[in-house]
Amino acid sequence: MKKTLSERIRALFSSSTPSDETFDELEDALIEGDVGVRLATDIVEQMRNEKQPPGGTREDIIEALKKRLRPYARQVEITPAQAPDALTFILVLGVNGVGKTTTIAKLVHHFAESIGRDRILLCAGDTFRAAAVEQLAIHAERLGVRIVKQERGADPGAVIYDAIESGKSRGARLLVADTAGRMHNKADLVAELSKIDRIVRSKIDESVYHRMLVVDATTGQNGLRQAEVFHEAIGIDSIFLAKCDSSGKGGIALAISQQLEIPVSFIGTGEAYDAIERFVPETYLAGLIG
Ligand SMILES: Nc1nc2c(ncn2[C@@H]2O[C@H](COP(=O)(O)OP(=O)(O)OP(=O)(O)O)[C@@H](O)[C@H]2O)c(=O)[nH]1
Ligand SMILES: [Mg+2]
Repeated sequence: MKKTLSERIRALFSSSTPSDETFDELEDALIEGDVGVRLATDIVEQMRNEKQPPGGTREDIIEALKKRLRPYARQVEITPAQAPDALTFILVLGVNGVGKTTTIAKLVHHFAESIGRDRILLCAGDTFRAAAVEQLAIHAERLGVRIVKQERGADPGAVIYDAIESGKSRGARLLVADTAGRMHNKADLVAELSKIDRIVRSKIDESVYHRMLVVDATTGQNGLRQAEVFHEAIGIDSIFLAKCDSSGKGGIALAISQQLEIPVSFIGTGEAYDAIERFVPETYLAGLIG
């Protein structure tokens, strides 16, 4: 099996004094770990140029590296608004198969205890893919939460509009909406998302409106490109980094943060409903770097 980034770094700095080559290899390892070429080059350059080379023990070097990466491990906490009459809206976005629908179920599980299942509402905004509505409806039933849905092929903006109306009239505190993951045509995506965004903004205050992009931690630099497209189309408030259990990767969150300044809210660590954790920068860096 391929070595993880942290294994590679540990192996690299096992000898006493790191050479120029060691730093070249560190740069390669970081790039292959998806932290992005620019960030990898900058960080390694800084470490190379330090007057006092980090020297010392391997742990010192690893700590120095983590310290330099820390500003890019941006975090944001997303919670339903405290005001009992405020409806918090999470729009879940992302390309095909990244884990959007599963993520929605996990978010429900995560917030159910603090705000109550009866105050959570789902919206089947993916009206495009066959069986997408049913898939979300099954989660809603299992989790014991209400869902607003229409037929496949319905206008997603209309379903979302209905869901917001329904949530407000029934006193829901959290509305989470699924969306279709197609991205084959950027102009279409921008048009569709802009329309949804206009509808949401007309009904939901910006302070309780979260556009959450699900990124598969194992997809490499593709994740950065996805973030760029969605950020340009609708403006992304946070990343849900899914499939963090699947490999030693996940460095893509640093690349997205460095390029687009988007923070991470949660990570997904498996397929089960409880496989969700708040993003903790120190824990994340420890997992990535060692
Ligand atoms: N190991 C692992 N698998 C995950 C995680 N999140 C989602 N999955 C799996 O990824 C696959 C796709 O998940 P979905 O939730 O259907 O993804 P989606 O983005 O809604 O897909 P589309 O609706 O087809 O665009 C499923 O097999 C999920 O069980 C995770 O954190 N870890
Ligand atoms: Mg889906």
